[in-house]
Amino acid sequence: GHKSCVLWFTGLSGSGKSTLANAVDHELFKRGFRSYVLDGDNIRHGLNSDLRFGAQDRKENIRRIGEVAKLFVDSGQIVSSAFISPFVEDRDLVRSMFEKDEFIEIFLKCPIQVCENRDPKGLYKKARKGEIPDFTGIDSPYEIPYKPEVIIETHKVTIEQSVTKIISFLEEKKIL
Ligand code: GGZ
Repeated sequence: GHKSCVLWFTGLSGSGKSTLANAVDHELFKRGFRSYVLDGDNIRHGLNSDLRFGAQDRKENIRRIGEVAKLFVDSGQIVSSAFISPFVEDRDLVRSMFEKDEFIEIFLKCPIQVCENRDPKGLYKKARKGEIPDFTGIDSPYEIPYKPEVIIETHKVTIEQSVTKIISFLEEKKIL
């Protein structure tokens, strides 16, 4: 068996949150653990489709995701959540909903220039032209985590190396 927990990925758009959350999820599945990914595709398009990107809506977005993550943890799963979650206060609110070792904040530390060059959906380009207001890193802040459990510099390591780092952390903490 394993302990249930939340892997809370945070970082800029294009830093690799969904990619890495899904890669970790895949590895956990291969090892026979029960896990699930929460990301924009299944949350922002569904439960939170009434929310946009102003500070209040982002706050509510993260609060609801925290509540959903809690349900998954209660059901015994490892849940990977992949949202920018730009505000320290909102991340700490979610942290406070869990036991000390259940909440693992994973900071995807990647310079905005790199994220902007990747720009897989062309959103930075649009934001620069003023077509997307309140875009994180451009005209909306990203508050860097002060004490994340794990830091991954996604412009310096491969996805495989990142997955290994997270799995090793979980093994060290006796979660797996
Ligand atoms: C930031 C935005 C915005 C604005 C749309 N600012 O790279 P993506 O496309 O796939 O991921 C981003 C996603 C951010 O949603 P989150 O729920 O993760 O944000 S938060 O945690 O702050 O609530 C991006 C897209 O939605 N997107 N408009 N203005 N990202």
